Amino acid sequence: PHAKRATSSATILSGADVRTGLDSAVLQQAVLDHLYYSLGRLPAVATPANYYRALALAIRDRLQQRWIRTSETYFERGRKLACYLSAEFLLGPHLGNNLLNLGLEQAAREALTALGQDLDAILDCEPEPGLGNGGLGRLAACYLDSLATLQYPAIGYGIRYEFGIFAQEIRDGWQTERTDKWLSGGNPWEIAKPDIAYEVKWGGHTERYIDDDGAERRRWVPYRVVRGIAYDTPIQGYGVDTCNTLRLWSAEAAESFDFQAFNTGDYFQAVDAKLRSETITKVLYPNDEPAIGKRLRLAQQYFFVTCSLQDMLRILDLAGGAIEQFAEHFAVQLNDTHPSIGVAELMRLLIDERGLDWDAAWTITVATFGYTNHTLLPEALETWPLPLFREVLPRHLEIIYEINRRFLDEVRACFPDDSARVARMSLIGEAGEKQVRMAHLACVGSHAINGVAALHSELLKASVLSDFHALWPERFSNKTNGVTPRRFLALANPGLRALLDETLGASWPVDLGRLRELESHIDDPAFRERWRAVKHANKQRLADYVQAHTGIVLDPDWLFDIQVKRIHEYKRQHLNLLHIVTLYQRLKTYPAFSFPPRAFLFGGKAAPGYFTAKRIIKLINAVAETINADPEVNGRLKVAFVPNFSVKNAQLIYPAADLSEQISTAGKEASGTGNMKFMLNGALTIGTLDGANVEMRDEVGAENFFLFGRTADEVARLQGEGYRPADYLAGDDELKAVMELIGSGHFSGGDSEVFRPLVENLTQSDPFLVLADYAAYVACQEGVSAAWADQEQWTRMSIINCARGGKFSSDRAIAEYAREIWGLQSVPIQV
Ligand code: CR1
Repeated sequence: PHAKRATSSATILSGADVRTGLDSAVLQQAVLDHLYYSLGRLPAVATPANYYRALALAIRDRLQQRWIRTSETYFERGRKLACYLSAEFLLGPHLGNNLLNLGLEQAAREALTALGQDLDAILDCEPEPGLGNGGLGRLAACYLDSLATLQYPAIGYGIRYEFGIFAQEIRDGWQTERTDKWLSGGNPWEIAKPDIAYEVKWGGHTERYIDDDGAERRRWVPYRVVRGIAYDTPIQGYGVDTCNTLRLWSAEAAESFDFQAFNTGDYFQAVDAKLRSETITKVLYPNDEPAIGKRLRLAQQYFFVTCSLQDMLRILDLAGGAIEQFAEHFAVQLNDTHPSIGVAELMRLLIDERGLDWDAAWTITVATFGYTNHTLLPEALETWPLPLFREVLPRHLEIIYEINRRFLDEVRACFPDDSARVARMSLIGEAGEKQVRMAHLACVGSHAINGVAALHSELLKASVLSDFHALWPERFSNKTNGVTPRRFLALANPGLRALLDETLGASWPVDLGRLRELESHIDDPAFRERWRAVKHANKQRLADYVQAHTGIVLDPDWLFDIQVKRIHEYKRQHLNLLHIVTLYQRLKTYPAFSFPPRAFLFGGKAAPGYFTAKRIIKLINAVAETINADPEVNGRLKVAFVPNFSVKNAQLIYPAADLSEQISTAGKEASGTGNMKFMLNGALTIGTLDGANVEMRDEVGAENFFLFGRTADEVARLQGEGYRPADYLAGDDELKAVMELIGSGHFSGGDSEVFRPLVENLTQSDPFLVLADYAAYVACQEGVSAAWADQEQWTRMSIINCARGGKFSSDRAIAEYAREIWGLQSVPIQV
């Protein structure tokens, strides 16, 4: 019956364009059209997943004219293009975001209702493109959103991983990993462009030759060649016609190369070579901070970087631009060191393939690149063993040696007789096995170097990159991270969106400073009541999700205390746990002990080979199981681990938080971005003076932030003096009892082995000062409980946290990059 009704209204509207029309009746017709022509389904047999795909295709049609017009305009206008090179883009589902950015949510809802479908159920069918690990990849996705919304000519370049970040399942409390087959149902958003393809050389050797002009040159004779094929995804700006491109490269065997094997009859060897080529883009490496040093990872990095740079050269040629003008046409940002091989690759392309001399090529290269550092953790700084590097990229090693020779001459000229400095700064590390240091290559080859929060940028200059800062102070700046308020506020929190629209008007998503105007309403009890009602509904929505996925029942009247992020020792999920066990122990010892009931939620993935992190997950689940099953405490305490933390469920989690846990060891979290998402959704933060927490606290004021713990300086001093966790244990009976309880097997059915490694880690070395900050943390949490008891005051603080969050829009961050690093002008698009 629905289909009949639809067909008849479609007939009435036969004049409207099924590909571009924006009202609900035409959308409805377009969905039916795609069901029929693109999916080969009649409505009577269509599943929700079919409807998802049909609607996605209908929406992609509506993006198409904006998308093509945007590319065309950039080409005609010939303005500078920002190229964001990133091995990760953690996009999250597209459909809801595209509906939001196009202003089509209402029309889509009506169209689906008329077809007997529920938009929310359809949205839920979209598998998430999880092409990233955590903050770094999500930041890249937020930046694409802001670039399009601010109408900047920009393109994202990355890798089309066939399998994104693994899906996490919890079995018996332990993390298990399942491959993420996000492409198995097809991807309605991407368009393959097999004609945009480049050769990627690999291995082999280099040789000298004499060119036509009699000059001596070098060339690369590869062992293998693969092809990179472009897959384009539209990135629609909010409320504008700009639709930029995310271009992801997929590896294919270069056919001609295996002809030899085919001709000699070795068909299977040829097919095998093809499979090996295509392995390059198979899977995202699931490591967050530590670098991994695997050959395939280097292959991935070089693969997407050379395809992207070759693409820029093609675009330049098409536009008739001179090669000498390359840096006027492209600003290339290196998202961490993952794409930093681009420095050597651009030199190779300019010299070996375009015939420029060294100095001209070097001037262009440095003017082109900017480098963003995302971490101070030493184990995360990428280096490649020299033999591996030479085997894979022999020509690049020659180029890097030459860059290094000239660079170290410059260092010697500035700092005579300082051979220690020369050794420290060299692109080649000589300690132990020789290594190529990618962060050094990125610094030498970029005119701009930045950290991602004020504290982090200062620490960079003072520690890991201090020698580079001494040489080129003018290259350094800070660009504090930001997040997109479209996905993480408007889309994730429809209740709050409605309240903000009503209170502030509709422009706040593109002018986030306007949130400040909320402050004039904090003394209005009716407004506070509505604020609480929104939060309560969000908590109920999350509670439903948690119950469906874990069976754990949460009460939305309780304080929701949430820590979601990658599991890592420096992020200190175990400090959070020690607090929970402390409360548990107090309740067990003094049943009359009273505090406002709290639900503690955790979520996050551990790198599959990071055993300590996996044990922390097990401990969270073990504590949860014990507490949730104990009637003596479960009226005041609940603990839940939300499996498979992803962008999709993050959109349910941030809006439901009362308290955001940002408790890393000071000096270790470069910025954090989850902290900002919580803040914008009205959570209060308990945190250390780390990363962007510092700036968040500056914005909201000390009285609206729960601060605890040692500062970065104090951490460094304590570690320098020789930190002994045993001292803290000896001085604190409650902490001692907590550690003993965990070690005793109380949370593990009597098994005293399973958590022994964690207990020993904390009591013997405690590299992230969990015990040193424990007492301050527990005391600070008591302050949280006291504040929660006054709901009116808590609501005021919640409103202020949202109201002062404007600085943390990715629009602000991108405007800074555009102005201060890229020299980028916005180009309005008219369809
Ligand atoms: C940092 O740990 C930061 C993001 C984005 C992460 C986090 O603090 O917010 O980058 N670093 O800048 C990272 O993933 C590989 O390094």
